[in-house]
Amino acid sequence: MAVPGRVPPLAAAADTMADEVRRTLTDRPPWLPCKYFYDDRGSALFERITRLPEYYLTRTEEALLARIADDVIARVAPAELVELGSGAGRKVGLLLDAMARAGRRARLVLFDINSLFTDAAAGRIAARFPDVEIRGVTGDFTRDLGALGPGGSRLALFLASTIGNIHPDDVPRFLRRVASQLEPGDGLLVGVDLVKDAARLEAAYNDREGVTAEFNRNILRHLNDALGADFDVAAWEHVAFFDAERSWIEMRLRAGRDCRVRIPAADLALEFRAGDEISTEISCKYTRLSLGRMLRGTGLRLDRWYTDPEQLFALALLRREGARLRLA
Ligand code: AVJ
Repeated sequence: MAVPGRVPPLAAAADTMADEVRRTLTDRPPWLPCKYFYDDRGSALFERITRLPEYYLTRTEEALLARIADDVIARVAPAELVELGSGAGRKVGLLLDAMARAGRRARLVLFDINSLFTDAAAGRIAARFPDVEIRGVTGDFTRDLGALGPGGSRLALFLASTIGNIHPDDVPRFLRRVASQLEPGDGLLVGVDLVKDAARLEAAYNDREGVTAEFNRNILRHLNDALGADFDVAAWEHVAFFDAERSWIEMRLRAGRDCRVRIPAADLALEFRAGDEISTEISCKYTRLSLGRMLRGTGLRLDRWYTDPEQLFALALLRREGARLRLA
């Protein structure tokens, strides 16, 4: 079963966007890797999503992080913060503040798919924290983690429920790869959206203003711009629903009428019938128990589980175990 969010096999490291899109759109059912939401327009739309009244995730995580930052820094005592999928880089500032309060010098690595994000965030952070040594790495964190290089005393950050966009079957392997970039005792702070009432979850992905719908459709615009595709973007309807059995929100685009699409750069000509769907994202919702199950065999253990009073969102502090790790 092919769904978005799968970690590409290691051999796919050299895949281009055109290769990937050819593979996923000819899969049955067709899908697109959700990282392709984040061209410049999509990144700006995502920023708007984070401020929507229905999208509780960002503000809940930020408030929680502000509350626990000192505790996390005291436990891990890091010299380097590595933010995977750094986005706008707002939250890492809360941890840099905590490091400053603890009198710790900090290095910072920002790792994101869009260099616009890492550059803008690096600029903002440099202005606020002139003593922090900042490095930006552009890449796909499901396969380019090796670009991080050697570390030591690291606290990696994988916030915003981005882990939810990875297929659960692939999460342990992903975590093992992150663990391989950590030394025993190093930390990985993971932002986890929690299982809750379906109506609340679905509202967060079907906002009244329609920003999420625009964000979803923008993936087709990105294909038009980057690969010369000719999707009639307005013909595709936004669909988002909670699949309780799989415990994930799935987003799809549904063709409002029959359409033919050509994607010259991917050497593709596709036909969709009205009602056909392209799956664009899964966003998995966890519990403490279901996240704990993902840790088996990864070399990571759960050190602390922090949540907000309403139990909407959790920050899981994982620690690299002491024993040396063998990678498959
Ligand atoms: C923050 C990237 C994990 O899955 O909730 C927001 C992306 N998709 N609205 C999420 C997203 C639809 C988001 N991530």
